Amino acid sequence: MARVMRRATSVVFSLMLVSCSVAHAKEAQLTLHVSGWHCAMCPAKTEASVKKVKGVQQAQADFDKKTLAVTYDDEKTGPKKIEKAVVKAGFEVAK
Ligand SMILES: [Cu+2]
Repeated sequence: MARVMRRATSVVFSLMLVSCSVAHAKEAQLTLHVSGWHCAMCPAKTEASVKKVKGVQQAQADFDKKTLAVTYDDEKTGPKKIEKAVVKAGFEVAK
C-alpha cells in the first residue's frame, strides 16, 4: 500500500515538473472536428487517446460541437500525430 502511495506521489511530482516545463514550451492550438462520436464515452476516449501523445498538453472535447480543442508543444508534436491518435481511438477527423 505504501509503495503504491509512493508511486502515486512520484507521478504527481513528475506531473508538476511537466507542467513547469510546459510554461516555457512553445504552445500551439488546434481544433479538430471529429466524426463518429455517438455517446458521452466517445469524446472521453478521444481525449484520453490524444492526451497520450507526447507533447500534448491539453485536450478538451465538446460533444455538442463535435470538436476537440488541443493544446500542444509544437516542438514535440504536430497535427498529424494528434489526428493519428483520434483515429487510433476509433474516430475520424472531419476535413
Ligand atoms: Cu460512445
